[in-house]
Amino acid sequence: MKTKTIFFALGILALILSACASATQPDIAMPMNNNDAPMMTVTPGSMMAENPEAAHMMEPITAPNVQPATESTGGHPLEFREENGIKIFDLTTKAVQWEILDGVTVTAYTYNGTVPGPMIRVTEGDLVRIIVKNELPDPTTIHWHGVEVPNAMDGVPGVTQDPIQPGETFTYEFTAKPAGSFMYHSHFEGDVQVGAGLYAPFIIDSKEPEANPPAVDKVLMISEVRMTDGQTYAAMPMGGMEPNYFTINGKSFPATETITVKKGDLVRLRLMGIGQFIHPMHLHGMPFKITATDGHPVPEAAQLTKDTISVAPGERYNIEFIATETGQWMLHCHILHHTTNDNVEPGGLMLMINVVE
Ligand SMILES: [Cu+2]
Repeated sequence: MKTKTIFFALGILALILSACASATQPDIAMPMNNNDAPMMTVTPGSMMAENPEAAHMMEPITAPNVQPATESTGGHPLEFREENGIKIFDLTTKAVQWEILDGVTVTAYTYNGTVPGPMIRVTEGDLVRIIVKNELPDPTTIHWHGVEVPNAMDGVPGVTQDPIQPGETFTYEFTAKPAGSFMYHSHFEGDVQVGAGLYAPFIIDSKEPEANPPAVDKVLMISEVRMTDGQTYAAMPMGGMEPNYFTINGKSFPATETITVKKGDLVRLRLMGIGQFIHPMHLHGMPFKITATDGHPVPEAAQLTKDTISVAPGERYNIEFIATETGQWMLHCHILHHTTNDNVEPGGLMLMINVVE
């Protein structure tokens, strides 16, 4: 009994002493300013153990024997052959080393070795066959985003088809409709594979020639990627996976294309949000009209005149303007962190429109 009482008294004394100490000493556990705050960073891959379901999202993009890309730009029209009135396109999914910027090369999953993949451009009503050979280390499928395909061609793994396994080939076939600006992209682990580069434009021209065709007609696919310690990650809006590079057609400024047009030209830009973030794209100098949304034409009386258009993931906007003013005009995202390369400005989602006499 006596021993217990002594220990109890000593315990009370210790509590009193520690309370006094904390009252008289500065609270060294609290940072004095932001610079002293402990760095809270999340390393990609660190959440894998906590959530095995998320493991595929957090792993770097890798493949055996990844070679440098043989092309330096993507999104160019894909050649096709015709058999019995069917336009036949060949796509191969494969990993390459893709330069997004001088000195910055990512490991990309691609269609035919470029980011974006090659543009499929056909006319409304065309019968189209696309033969896909999967040379990735992972299964894949293709979804024809916005194109009105038969259900069995929709590319949703486990729903409309089995995934195309590594080494396998799958054939998609459908009638191209309606006319408009569309995309094709992976639908297998899309959060990883699309961010890794498996996306491309799919343009369906209308049967009737345009009354007022633009002098310049460009597709601009907007995306993001994360590079950490030489490893590539598919960027996504979650802790540790935010992008630090932002790309237009697979390139970050100043590696983005400069679009040169003549004064008086009608210019059409087909903005496509294929990444996982919203990008309010702002054009300097000249307002534009929104002439199509998600591939569908906007009646002239309903065409908004704007200088900034938010392009959300999956959306497409055709914008058109007459290049009335000469000079170097910038098109850029107005979330200004998105105009940086690994936090250094300028970079990312910027490109120049050079209007000449
Ligand atoms: Cu942005």
